[in-house]
Amino acid sequence: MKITGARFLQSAHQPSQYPNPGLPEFAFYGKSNTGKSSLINCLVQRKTLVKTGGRPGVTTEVNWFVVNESFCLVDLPGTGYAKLPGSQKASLEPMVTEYCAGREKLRAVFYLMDLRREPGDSEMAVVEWFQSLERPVALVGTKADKLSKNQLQKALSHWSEVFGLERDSLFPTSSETGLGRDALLSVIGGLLR
Ligand SMILES: Nc1nc2c(ncn2[C@@H]2O[C@H](COP(=O)(O)OP(=O)(O)O)[C@@H](O)[C@H]2O)c(=O)[nH]1
Ligand SMILES: [Mg+2]
Repeated sequence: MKITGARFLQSAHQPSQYPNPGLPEFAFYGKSNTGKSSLINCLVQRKTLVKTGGRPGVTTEVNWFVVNESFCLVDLPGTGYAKLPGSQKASLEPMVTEYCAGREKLRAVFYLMDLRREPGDSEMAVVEWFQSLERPVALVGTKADKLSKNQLQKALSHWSEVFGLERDSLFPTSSETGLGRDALLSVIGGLLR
């Protein structure tokens, strides 16, 4: 898929602010600092469309970006909010769960995990929850550039075992090198057809 345009559409702090552009949506979810915003920038080949590398856990809004005037990429607030005050913490997860469960135009969720991290119970629970929604979920491993080829293969085999998924439903990516970009864009292209 060729990217011909990408623009910011809207930020929302609560469901009543969600826009309704009427386009299919693809959401990016994962712990803060896993590389969600960087990956969106990488996919649309724009260095600064989405702000990256802020203080972990401070992105508390959902952000919509329109690509090629034909679909939206949606940057969801990350989990792992140790630095947020309690009341704000409590309002985050429901926003994500409500979006993912109820959004009619949502075509697929990309669940991002840092390839250097060992997946734990919370990651398993997230994947199971997405599967229970019966929405297509792609597991995306980020920051592959930080691993040697050997370490990358090991991590992918391990994830495949832990999550009980085929290797071809795991997508290693790097926003630095562009690894995985074409693969993710063809997943999106396939679901748009
Ligand atoms: N080496 C490397 N660093 C990355 C990659 N993706 C993101 N980062 C860095 O990880 C940090 C968090 O990235 P960001 O996109 O803001 O994560 P988010 O919180 O999930 O949106 C930033 O400092 C990025 O530069 C990647 O593929 N490779
Ligand atoms: Mg971000």
